Formats: sequence, C-alpha cells, structure tokens
Amino acid sequence: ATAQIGVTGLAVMGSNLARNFARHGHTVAVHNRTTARTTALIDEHGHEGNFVPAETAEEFVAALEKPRRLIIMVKAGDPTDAVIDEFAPLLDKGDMIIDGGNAHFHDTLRREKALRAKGIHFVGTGISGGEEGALNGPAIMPGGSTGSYKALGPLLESIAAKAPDGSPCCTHIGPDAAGHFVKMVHNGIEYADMQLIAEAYDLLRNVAGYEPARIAETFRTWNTGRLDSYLIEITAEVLAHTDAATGRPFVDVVADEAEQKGTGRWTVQTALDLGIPVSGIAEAVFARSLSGHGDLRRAARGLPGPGRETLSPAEAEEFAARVEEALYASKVVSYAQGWNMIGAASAEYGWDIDLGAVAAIWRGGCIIRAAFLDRIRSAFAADPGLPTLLADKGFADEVGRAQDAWRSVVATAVGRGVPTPGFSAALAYYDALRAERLPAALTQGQRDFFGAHTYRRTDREGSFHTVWSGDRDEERTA
Ligand code: NBP
Repeated sequence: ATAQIGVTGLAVMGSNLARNFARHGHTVAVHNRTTARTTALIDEHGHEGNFVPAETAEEFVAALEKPRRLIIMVKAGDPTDAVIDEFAPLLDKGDMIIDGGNAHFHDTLRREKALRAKGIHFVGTGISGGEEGALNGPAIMPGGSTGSYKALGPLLESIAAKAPDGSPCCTHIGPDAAGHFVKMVHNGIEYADMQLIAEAYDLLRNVAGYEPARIAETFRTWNTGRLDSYLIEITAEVLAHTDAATGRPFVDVVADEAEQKGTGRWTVQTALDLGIPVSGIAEAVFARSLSGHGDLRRAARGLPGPGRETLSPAEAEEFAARVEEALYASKVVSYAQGWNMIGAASAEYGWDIDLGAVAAIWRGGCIIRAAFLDRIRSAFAADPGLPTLLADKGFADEVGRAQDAWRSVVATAVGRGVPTPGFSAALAYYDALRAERLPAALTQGQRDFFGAHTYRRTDREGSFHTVWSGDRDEERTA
C-alpha cells in the first residue's frame, strides 16, 4: 500500500481533485466504475504526479495506506449508497470514507450513523469551486469525527484554496453532517447573491437604459470596492461577451429560463423545517422557478404595466450608484439569514459550528468567495454570540447609510414594473426586524378567533383566549 489517499469517481470533479492531490506530492489511488475514465486520467495526466490506477474495488483498497482515506466523488444520491455498499465491506475499523459529492445532509446523517456502527469514519465533505476549484484549490467543508479530521485535515488543507492571508480554506466544520449542511447553505447564499446581481443588471438595463457592455463596466468598477467578489467579476465577463454567431450581446441570445440542480431548494426546505426565515434564498429559488414557467409567462405577457422609458444619462449615473447601495444592503441581509440558518442547525443538531470559521474558509476557492467574507469573519471574532450580522456595528452602519438609496431603488423598481424580489424581500426583512411592533399581534387575534389558538399578552404572563363567539370575556388558559 503506497497511496495516502484514494479517489473513486473520476468524472470532472473526481479527476481534478485527484490531480490536485498528486500535484501536491501525495500518492493518489484512482478508481472509477467504468475503467475507461481511469485509463484516460492516467494517459492524459499521469505525468503530473504519483497515481496508482486500480481497476477493481479490491485493488483500490489494497493500494491505500492505513488508516485508509477514500474519497467518493460520484453522482449524489443512490450512486453514493451503491459505492459505500461496495467499499465498506472491504475496509477496516478506523478507515475513512469521505463523501465529496453534494449529498443531502439527511443522507449524510444516515450514512455516518450506519458506518460509525461498523467503526468506519464517514466524513461528509462539502467541496465548492466547481471543476476549476477542484483542480486548483477548492473551499473544503469536512464534517465527521474530530479524530478523522486529525488524519485527514492536513491532506485536505494542502489542496484547499488559500485565503488572502494565506490560511487554507478548509476547516473541520463539526460532527457528522455539519460539513454537508454548511455546503448546502453556501449554495443557497450563492443563489441569493446571483439573484441580487441579476436584479441589479435588470435595473441598470431597463431603468438606467445601459447596454450590457456598459453594465459590464459598472460591475468592473463595483468589483474594486466592497462588492469585490468572484460572482461580480464573472458577471462583468458574461455581460461583456459577444455572441460569435449573431454579433449580439451574449446575454441577449440566451434563453431567459434559469435552471437549478436542487441545493437552493434544499436550503429553503430545510430553513422552513428549522423555522428560520431565509427570504433572500427563497426568492432566488422562486425567481429561477418562475423564469422557467414559459406557459404562465406567455399567458400573462399582455397584462398592463407602467411605461418603460429610461432615465437621462445624468440620472442614470446617480441611479447606478444607488443600485450599488441596494445590492450591498440586500447582500448583507441574505448573508445574515444564511448565517442564522447555520447557527440554528448547529444548535439543533449539536454541531457547535464556529460561525466565524465558516466565513474564513469561504474567503477563497468557493463560488461566493469575496472580500466581504473577511468582514463576517471579523464580526464573529468580535462577538461569537452575534445574533444577526445586522447587529454588528460595522454592517449596521453601512446598511443604515445605504437605506435611503435602497428604498428609492425598490420604489423605482415597483413604480416602473421591474421585478426585484430579492431587493424587496431583503428590505422587508430589514424593516420587519427593526420594527417596534409587528402586525403579528393581529395574526394572533385572528388565530384565536377562528381556532382558539390562544395568545400571549404584552402586560401579563400566561396564555389567553377570548370567547369570541360569546361574551368576549378573556380566559387564562395556561
Ligand atoms: P457526476 O455527478 O456527473 O457523476 C459521475 C460519476 O459518478 C462517474 O464517475 C460515474 O461513473 C459515477 N457513478 C454513477 Br453516475 N453511478 C454510479 C454507481 N452506481 N456506482 C459507481 N459510480 C457511479 O460527476 P461530477 O460532476 O464530477 O460530480 C461529482 C460529485 O461532485 C457530485 O456529487 C456533484 O454533485 C459534486 N460536485 C460537483 C460540482 C461541479 O461543479 N460539477 C461541484 C461541487 C460538487 P461512470 O464513469 O462509471 O459512469
């Protein structure tokens, strides 16, 4: 046995991850159900480092140093269970199976429990950064036992992206499914970020009247400031791109129906179960869904709306500056919601997740990497018990300064009939959180009226019910 690590599943992610390990001086055993992929990897990239190709599961396991570290990079879902069932009987106590796929955290909880009973460490690991990240440095979010991280952490840290301060974008997130959970929320936040950027683009296009190339310039400028991030950077690239076939802006020839693989939906479903409002992520998932409903959109196309005349150049410039403020403030809200969700799950599942460390490892390698994440890291460093990012003084001041622009952008969008569900939901969340009184009191009254669901009072302890159908006397119920 010569290999420090093994990768089974050599499609694009697995191959690139294996090459990344090899390039960092590790000997990597490689295996794939269809051997042609293994052969192709060795033929094309074998010279990059030390690979041990294995045709069978037995050969693969025999190639691994003990305790064995075996990474699964296959399609999430049933294929992952099939591969676990194939390899687990070949492993010894203390060996580690690392699932680097985009597994649902409930599956990871189940698999970890089953393998723990056999003495095998199961390390559900979130890996972000796509193909490019897998090869050149992803952000890595391992869950699983603390013991497994001792044996695995240095290897994973060696291939992870590095944050601007040089630290690896990999840390032990917490036990069992904590890593896959955090990766799921990462993807949810990614959906929200992308939606907010799309809304900013739509406003610059349809209110400011800018052409895509001009908007690309605007995003490039924003990318030198507080919005500096991978997603803003690639937005400028996409907007500046011209379609070779037609000579038109690329963004104008692409069908406007956004697709999704499901991690955003999982985030929202899970948030509903946890009772955590993640309206920014939810609006992003719904916006993608709505865009794909061609039948509904066609049926509604003739409905009346306001005129769509664009602003004068001077007004447009001022408006663009306000859009930047609205985008930034809305982004702070979506991240605040995402972090709330991680905090709530950490408490629910006993994961004890270091919320600042999550921000620290997302500073590089992953799709939402951004200068901004260092601010989140330092907010939690200053106050590990921070109830919401919006309560951090720095973020509160910035959002406070942005609020006039934010409100005016949302008002303009509403007035001109440009849909901005992300900006609007973020602003509504901000206003709801800071409200002295919410109309939830009325909701409680209604619930008590039709269902005797009871309510609490502001002036006395206990639960109360008003006899609405009778004399309207109030009864204390608990
Ligand atoms: P795919 O998700 O396309 O999966 C293809 C791999 O799964 C192949 O190696 C295939 O083997 C193997 N496989 C399947 Br399908 N069914 C199998 C089975 N029953 N038994 C054994 N192997 C089986 O590959 P990918 O795009 O490289 O992604 C791998 C994982 O990484 C996924 O979970 C994905 O969600 C996750 N991920 C992907 C990205 C990304 O940007 N693509 C980013 C982050 C995470 P075969 O060659 O024999 O068909």
